[in-house]
Amino acid sequence: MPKGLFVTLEGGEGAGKSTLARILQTALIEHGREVVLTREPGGTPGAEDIRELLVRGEPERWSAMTEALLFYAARVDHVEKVIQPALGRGAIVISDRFADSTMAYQGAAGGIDLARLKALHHLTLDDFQPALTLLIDIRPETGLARTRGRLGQEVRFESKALDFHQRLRICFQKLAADEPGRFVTLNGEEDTNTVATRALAAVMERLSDE
Ligand code: Z5A
Repeated sequence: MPKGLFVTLEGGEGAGKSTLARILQTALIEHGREVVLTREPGGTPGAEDIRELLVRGEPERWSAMTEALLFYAARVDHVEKVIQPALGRGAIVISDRFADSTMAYQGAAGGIDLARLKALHHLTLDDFQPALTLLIDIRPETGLARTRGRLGQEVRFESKALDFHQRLRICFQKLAADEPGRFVTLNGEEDTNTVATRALAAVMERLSDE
């Protein structure tokens, strides 16, 4: 049986995570692997219910700490019920966002000390982390322009000011620099095919390391 691999996609709004996740899923299934495509917040019925609380409503509806606790409540359910069982049966799990998003959104951009968020992660999930994190780095102006005009109610984070999105980008870049063994940074300004080719190469390299 192949070993499971946990891959996460991170980056700001409109970076192209969901697009890339679908392309990777198709390519890896063609390589004969079971692929579980999932997302945060969400991924289980309970975590999807928590998502509704998080992504709708006024931008200042929750404090950053309340958000962090809600994201972790959803994450623990997701890890226990979907991610760990899939890894246990040898699947590749691709999650559209995971814990690095909490570090960036509630930490650097929301003002919570990263050490407190790391303590929350340790308390709830021990040291469980992805084997590979693909960071799609993009200027906030480019990402927000891609999502502008999108219909729907999940606009709570997108409505935050541009400097919030700039702080996010800097935090993601710093997280990647701090853990070069886990992160691979992709240039999200490149066309979809180029981003996908580079991402697939990174996943295949990680699989061949096993
Ligand atoms: N959040 C948080 O605060 N803390 C946490 O711990 C977690 C999350 C886990 C919901 O996430 C919100 O929760 C999120 C952060 C917060 N903030 N917001 N909003 P989400 O993942 O559901 O929302 P999102 O990041 O905004 O997703 P998104 O806007 O859909 O972005 P995306 O998935 O990265 O992009 P996409 O849908 O693949 O692409 C957007 C458009 O660009 C689409 O028309 C594509 O066809 C196009 N696209 C994609 N790639 C390209 C390239 N390479 N070139 C040109 N055009 C492209």
